[in-house]
Amino acid sequence: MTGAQLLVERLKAHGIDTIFGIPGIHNLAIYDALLDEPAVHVVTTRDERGAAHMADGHARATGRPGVCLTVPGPGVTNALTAIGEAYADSSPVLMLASQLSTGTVAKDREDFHQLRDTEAVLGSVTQWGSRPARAEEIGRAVDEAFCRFENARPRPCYLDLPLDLLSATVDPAVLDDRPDHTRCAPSVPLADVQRAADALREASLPLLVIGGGAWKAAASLRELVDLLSIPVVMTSSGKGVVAEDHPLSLGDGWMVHQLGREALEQADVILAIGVRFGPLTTSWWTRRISGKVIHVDIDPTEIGKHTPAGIGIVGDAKQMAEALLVQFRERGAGVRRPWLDVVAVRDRRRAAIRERAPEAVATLEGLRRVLPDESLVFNDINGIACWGAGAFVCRRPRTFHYPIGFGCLGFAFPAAIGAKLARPDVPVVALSGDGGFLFSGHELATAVQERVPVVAVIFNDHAYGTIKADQNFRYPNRSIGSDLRSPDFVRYAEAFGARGCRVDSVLKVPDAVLAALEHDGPTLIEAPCPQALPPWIE
Ligand SMILES: Cc1ncc(C[n+]2csc(CCOP(=O)(O)OP(=O)(O)O)c2C)c(N)n1
Ligand SMILES: [Mg+2]
Repeated sequence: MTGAQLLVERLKAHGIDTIFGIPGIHNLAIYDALLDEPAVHVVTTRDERGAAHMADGHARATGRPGVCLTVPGPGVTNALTAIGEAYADSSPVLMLASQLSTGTVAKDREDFHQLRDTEAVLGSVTQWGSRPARAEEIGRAVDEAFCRFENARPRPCYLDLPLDLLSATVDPAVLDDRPDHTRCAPSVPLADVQRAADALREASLPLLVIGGGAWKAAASLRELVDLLSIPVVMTSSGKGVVAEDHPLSLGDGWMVHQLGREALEQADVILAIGVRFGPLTTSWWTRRISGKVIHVDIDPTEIGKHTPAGIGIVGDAKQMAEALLVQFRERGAGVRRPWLDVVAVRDRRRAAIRERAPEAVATLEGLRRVLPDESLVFNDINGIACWGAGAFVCRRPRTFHYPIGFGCLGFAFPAAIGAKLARPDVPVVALSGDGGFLFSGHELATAVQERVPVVAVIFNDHAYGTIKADQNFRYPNRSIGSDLRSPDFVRYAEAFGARGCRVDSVLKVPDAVLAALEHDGPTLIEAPCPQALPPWIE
């Protein structure tokens, strides 16, 4: 077999059924191997950034790693932005970057597609990567990446695969060479669990803060919330780990206008699981957190990074939540009635958002009414999505995605395509502005080619509106660079062979989405929208 066939075999062994990418002379051996592999669906995108966002969306929808495939040089740099988003949001994407042949890659001779230092370029947006020196090593390199996805913070990995190794012959016996890669995540020491449980028992004003790293622990955390009667606030990525309309849920506490921060400042003991205390959760680190923080994270570098941890525990969120449950079931919870009128805080918060951005709240509330709980919503950065997020009540983890870490425009639509390919059984909707959509709108071609019934909503204010509003706020009457002359989006969609429609008010978006869910291909819905000050300005 060839190195490329070994690669495909190993990916398949790890459960990979879809690869997003673009062919070129350096990776044709991989495409050829994929031709003989009906179990792996090959999706050809319109640029490598789209491929990487789709792999990210696929990963978010399944909880398993997504894979993208590029040529060296421009393929790698095109994908970089999307890999950067996956890195910032801890989404497991495996990037297969093909490479010049082993003999030439080290020679800086400006060869075709040569990127001077692929390792350095990809190193800034991945947790790990490898360039195998022999074709036989390809299988082990794949195993190593999957081991890291499983046992470490699930950030992207890359394999830089030289052209000659992909077509080199390897002995099929290497397929049996499956070293024990079942290294485990560091297990949580019992003494730490007991210390955390004691601190929670002694707390008068305990608070649970849940981040994106805790989604696999959802079942145990829900039980813990009920057992301890502990109020819970979630970050944007943790949204829905506990149902946001649970009587103890303060909802997602991100962005300055959201009142969850009061709880963060008042609590005397904070159990933070899979949270990085990032800028949106902490209003750019201005919250005065004085309670004792029990910080649990798989990534040791996160503990105490921004907020000093009274008790720092490196470990898996699910394991920790289960271990805490054992403690409280055995020795009693000790924590009594909730100290906070959670529902009143939640209502005040909703009223505050509604006052600032009534259309955004009405739109997202309407979408929640028409979309079943298991639907997947992918957001770009835009006024309606930023403001409306707090009004979209999630009852399941990982159903509302936002490019929270890197903040890149152009994420929502391709990520939604990748997600819908993974989950044809659930509605998948992308919410973009007129500016952000065109960063990757050409992937409509991919959606049409693959017949993906994804719904793209475009909120059109003919501007990079949130930035324009920010600009007007900081530099009154000195607007520059933020107005847009948008295309006719309906005709744009139709030019790709997709269905396009326009509604005359954002309030009609939910009904238009509901109708689009019946369509068997992609639908683009354009809606006019007002400009509002972005939520990062109080
Ligand atoms: C790749 C990238 N470039 C620039 C920005 C800065 N930025 C943030 S929001 C925004 C405006 C987005 O405009 P649009 O998608 O139309 O949404 P609107 O704000 O108008 O609702 C811009 C330019 C960004 N987040 N990402
Ligand atoms: Mg706009």
